[in-house]
Amino acid sequence: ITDLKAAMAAKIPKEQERLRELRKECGPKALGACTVEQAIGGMRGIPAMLWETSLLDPEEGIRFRGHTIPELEEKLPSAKEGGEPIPEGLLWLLMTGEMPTVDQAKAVTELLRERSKVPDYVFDVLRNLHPNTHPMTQLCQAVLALQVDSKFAADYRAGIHKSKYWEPVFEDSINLIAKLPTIAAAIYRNTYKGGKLIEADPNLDWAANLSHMMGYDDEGCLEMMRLYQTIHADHEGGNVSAHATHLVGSALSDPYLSFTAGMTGLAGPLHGLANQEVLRWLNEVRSEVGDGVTKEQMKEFVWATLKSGKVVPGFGHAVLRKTDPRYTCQAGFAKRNMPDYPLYKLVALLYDVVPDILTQTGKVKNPWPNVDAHSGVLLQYYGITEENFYTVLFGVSRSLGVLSQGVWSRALGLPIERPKSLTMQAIEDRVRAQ
Ligand code: NMX
Ligand code: MLT
Repeated sequence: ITDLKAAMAAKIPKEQERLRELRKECGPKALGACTVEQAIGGMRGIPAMLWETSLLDPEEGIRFRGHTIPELEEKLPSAKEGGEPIPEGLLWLLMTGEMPTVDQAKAVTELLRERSKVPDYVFDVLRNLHPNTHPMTQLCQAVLALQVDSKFAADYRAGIHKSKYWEPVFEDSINLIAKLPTIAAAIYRNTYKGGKLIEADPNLDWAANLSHMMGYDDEGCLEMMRLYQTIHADHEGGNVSAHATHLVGSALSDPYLSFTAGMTGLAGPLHGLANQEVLRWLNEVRSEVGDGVTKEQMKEFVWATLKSGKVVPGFGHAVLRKTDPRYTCQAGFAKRNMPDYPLYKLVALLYDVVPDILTQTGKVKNPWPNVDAHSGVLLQYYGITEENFYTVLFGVSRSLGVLSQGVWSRALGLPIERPKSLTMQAIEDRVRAQ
């Protein structure tokens, strides 16, 4: 079977039954308690959400449907013999829970190609924005412009039965994923290349076409984009972009609306915008110190950043307690493809310097680098130098995870999300009464 929707339809009844059993048998059992510190401290560590597509371990990092990043690199189909995985294979895996065959991944490439045409009114919206509009804001506006075509919104208005919700959500999700490379490339070309757009190449896969439409056809860049789009796809459910997509989707807002919510969160500097911030910060180091930065100069720069009340971008994590395997994977790509690139060496120098300093502050729970510390280096190497655009590339990839989970959330009939909040007074009263 190579039809993704049919593969989902075959899986869904079994998983619905599994969830019914889980609720019946284990509904009253506790998964963990919530302390006052957690309620105030960003709900860190409270196991209070169902998310099927991936799971994060603080030490080991992310697993997509049970598979680590090195396993994905080995097992997912690639465009070139022995090359980087293609994200279409990952989409099959995230949606169905099964590692795809080459034919299944190819069928997803075809499905996305068929639906990739972006309507003119989306380009009109992009062209009419203020020229200084940040690329992430442009992405949100373009996705919202597409919302007029939401099948879920139309079917809901027409009175669709709730057992069928997942089907139009699936259609919207595939339609949106299919169009995101063209939208992202248009944002890039409008913002940095005078608005001259490049047509998709029908012989290229989804991620390679993104690179091509941006204007980068180097074989190495196509492979980098395939890997980049694969590894940024999902990071369990509690991160800001996934959680925001999930929350808004739980009100039965359609995939265009809920994905936009996720993207407005990804646009924050503590989340996805950190990849832009890393590059800015590295450029500051280079303009102050020059290219041959020594370890001592780097240490001084890190301390100066901390003393001025800023974070060191690309380091730390709310859940991870070791180096992010997505960082390691990108470092491996850099080592294989650009071993002598000065910026790669600079990032490697940061790895030697920053963790020790962050540890010395005594408060940073994870001093190790995250995914955003390395991605900019790969992009810069292939000539994609406009760092304000980087988070858009992260966002295109993130669609694969959050929209796959969105389909499952509707298939499993998950309810509207509505945790309890408390005032300081209410917390004081409850705790003092204990
Ligand atoms: N530089 C300076 N201070 C930091 C850093 C850092 N990289 N990481 C954490 N801290 C501080 C943090 O601001 C907090 O300080 P205070 O008590 O004064 O408010 C303290 O250390 C404890 O924070 P943690 O519990 O270690 O981290 P938390 O879970 O609150 O935040 C991040 C996680 C990722 C927001 C934080 O590590 C950070 O700001 N990192 C830099 C930005 C970044 O790289 N974000 C990208 C994350 C990955 N992504 O793509 O989303
Ligand atoms: C992510 O990929 O979403 C980030 O690493 C942030 C997170 O997991 O909290």
